[in-house]
Amino acid sequence: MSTEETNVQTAVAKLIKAGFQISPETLDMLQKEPNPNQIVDTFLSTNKIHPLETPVLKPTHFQLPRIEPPEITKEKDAKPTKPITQPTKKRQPAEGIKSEIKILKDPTPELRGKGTIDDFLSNFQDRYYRLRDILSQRVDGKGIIDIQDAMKSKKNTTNDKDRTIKIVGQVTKKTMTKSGNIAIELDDLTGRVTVIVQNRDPNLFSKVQLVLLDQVLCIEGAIISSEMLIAKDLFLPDIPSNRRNNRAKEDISALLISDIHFGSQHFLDKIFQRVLDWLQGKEGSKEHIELAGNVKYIIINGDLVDGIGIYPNQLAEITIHDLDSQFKGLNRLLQEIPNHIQVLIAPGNHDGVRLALPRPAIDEKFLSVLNDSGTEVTSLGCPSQVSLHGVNVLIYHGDSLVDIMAALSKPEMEARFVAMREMLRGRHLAPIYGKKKDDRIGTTLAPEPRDWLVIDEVPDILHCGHVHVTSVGSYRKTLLINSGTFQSQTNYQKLIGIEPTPGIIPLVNLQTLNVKTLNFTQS
Ligand code: D5M
Ligand code: FE
Ligand code: ZN
Repeated sequence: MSTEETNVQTAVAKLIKAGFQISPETLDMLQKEPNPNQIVDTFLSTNKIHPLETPVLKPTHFQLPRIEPPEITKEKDAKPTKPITQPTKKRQPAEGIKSEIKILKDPTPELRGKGTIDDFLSNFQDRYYRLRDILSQRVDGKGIIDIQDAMKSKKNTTNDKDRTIKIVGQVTKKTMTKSGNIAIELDDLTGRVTVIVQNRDPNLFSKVQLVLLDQVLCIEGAIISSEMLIAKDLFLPDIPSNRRNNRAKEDISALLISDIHFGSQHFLDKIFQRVLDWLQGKEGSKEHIELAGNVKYIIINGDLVDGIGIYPNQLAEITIHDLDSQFKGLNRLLQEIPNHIQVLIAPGNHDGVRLALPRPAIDEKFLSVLNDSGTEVTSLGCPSQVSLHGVNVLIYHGDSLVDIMAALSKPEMEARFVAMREMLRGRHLAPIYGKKKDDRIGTTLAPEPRDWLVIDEVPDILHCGHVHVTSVGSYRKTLLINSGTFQSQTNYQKLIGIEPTPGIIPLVNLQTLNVKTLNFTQS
């Protein structure tokens, strides 16, 4: 065996030990490289990807340390002969491509704002029936009946097969029984039933552990009393496993960002400026500048500004004290985005629109400075769904990630991925209802007659922000991307133990759906 082969083997062994798998192209790449061990060591020491989020490593994952972060050239130390600085006027490939944005879903025009008892009821019914429809379309979703009918018709039967029924309900309670089983209470408007999931069935037991409060799911079970079932199977609406994702015909890409928090003293202006300079083709390595040339869209997914009075003692940490000036300041920065790039904006919990989900779009008046500069801005509500050159993108700030992660009791890195995956499996962006009294955690949901958080159409990309940590993963061909932040740790985040990863920004090629995470943190 040659030394090169042994080198490659050691390098591959290190990756496998760290929990990764590698694609054939990666193996090929490592075989061609003179020093595969060094590449792997650099990857492992700088890597922010968790094996569960991206188990199979592609060659692009290893380019991370090689792609030079766009260098900042400060006026005083700029070298006139610097070869990597390119003239700004060069025509970018994305300039020649016409934008193709279709808005598939935006709650803005339909939000009513005030919640009556009837609205609560219709919101629940809407969530329930739309998810039940999706469940009924599954091969294993045939024969679903209402809880009331199920319990009435079968309770006197003795034959186990005859006692078996299939129901769909919303989880109103989940508790551990004395014998270590899990009991869930299901409600479907016609009735209520307690379902026991026994721990002696490990497969089913692991499924029930992921079940979230207020989620709508299907249970197949045997009736053992007038209000109790023993579960035989449990499933969520989920997304199809054999789906083909949509791709753009053109070689263009979308830069996903969020959580800029302009106006906060922790907003990292230098890092944000590097992104703007890179987009203008002013700064960066040759390879990096080529990537910028293909950017056709920027999605800004909430928390554009820091807002006012959002978290405890925020006033001590903001540099701009009114919302209007915060937006004006941010607009002035965003004006530097080249005009051929289309900007899509959706609100977060800091942007001066209502806190409860769904949220209407940020008022045009706050974006007028940007609009006037010739940049085309599409201001959308939260959540919204768009098609960019046929690629279906679900844009959601991600408020509920915090409560889903807390409910999952998994290590943080894993929980971040699992929380986004469970949104898709449950076909709902914020399953857990309302902020409980005195509870720090909880997503406020407005009782709109329609439940806008249901995921009707399966996206090719689920884009979230809010947690301030960049992550890239996928589930059944849908990319799960969290676009991180441009804000360093606030005192409040320090208190609750949040370690942000500012300046690590995902760029999605819409033709291949490959994602590169660009590191703008170093100059
Ligand atoms: O959220 C910034 C970070 O703080 C993000 O990781 C979520 C977390 N966060 C925000 N609000 C809460 C509450 N109420 N409990 C726990 N964690 C929270 P941002 O929206 O930028 O303030
Ligand atoms: Fe934020
Ligand atoms: Zn947020």
